[in-house]
Amino acid sequence: MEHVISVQPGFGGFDWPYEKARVVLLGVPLDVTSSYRTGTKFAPAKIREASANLETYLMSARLDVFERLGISDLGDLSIIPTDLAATGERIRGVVRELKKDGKVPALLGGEHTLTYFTMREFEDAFLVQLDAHRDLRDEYLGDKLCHATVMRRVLDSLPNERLIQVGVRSCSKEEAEFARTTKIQAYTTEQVLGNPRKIAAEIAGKVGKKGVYLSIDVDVLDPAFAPAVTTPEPGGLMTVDLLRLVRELGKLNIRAFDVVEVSPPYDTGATAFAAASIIYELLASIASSLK
Ligand SMILES: [Mn+2]
Repeated sequence: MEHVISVQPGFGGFDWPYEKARVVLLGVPLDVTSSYRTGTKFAPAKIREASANLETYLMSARLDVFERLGISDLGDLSIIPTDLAATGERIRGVVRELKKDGKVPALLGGEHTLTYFTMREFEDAFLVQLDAHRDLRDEYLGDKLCHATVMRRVLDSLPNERLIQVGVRSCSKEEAEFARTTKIQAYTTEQVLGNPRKIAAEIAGKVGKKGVYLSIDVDVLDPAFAPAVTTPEPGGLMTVDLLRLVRELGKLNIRAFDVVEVSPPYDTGATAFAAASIIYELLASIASSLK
């Protein structure tokens, strides 16, 4: 695959051959627009490292993900730090190829901006965004496309009713007004707490058969559980809530997913392990939904 550098060992350390894989992981060490902490470029490696130290058998699903699901890790996309548009073309190019081959692309970010590029290939699907922030600014610090505006840019071409924000608890006045006037569907952190099953069932009702692009900004978790994110936001979900939510959402037709915004230089390891664990839970749920 063009512009991809292979990484050994890959996620979980049990690489399936590409041809037999259903889910294909790609590291996207994009780290160019952060307004506060940087360091997301180190996340794919740290999430892989954590993945090698977690069980691949999931008690919740009663299966070993690598036995039930073909999973292949392509490695990391080579980023051009000074050229976001060209990097975006590379991201989109690989994702397009994976889609053409019938794979479920799984992106290890990197900053949230990458979702803009991958989502362009899934505009017939629903975008379910798990995030503390709404990322709906039209511009941030003079930038039209960055981690704080990414969902607004996605909505330049995705119909508003196809974005569902989950776990949100922070936005600017401008974003709140935009969300209200355009009727963006959202569940706040407080709505999700203690109710992940109910929320997931409601989302399933909205999504129907269209399928889901699931974007997981790890800052949806409380900073107590995931301190090493680029923009920590207090008052978030517990890991156990997020795992339950992801387990339910994995039953929908997941067409692609990403896990973004982890910044390892600020980590004790907890955040990378939380991210790897969320990915395992999602893979297990996808595996058990397969016929
Ligand atoms: Mn975000």
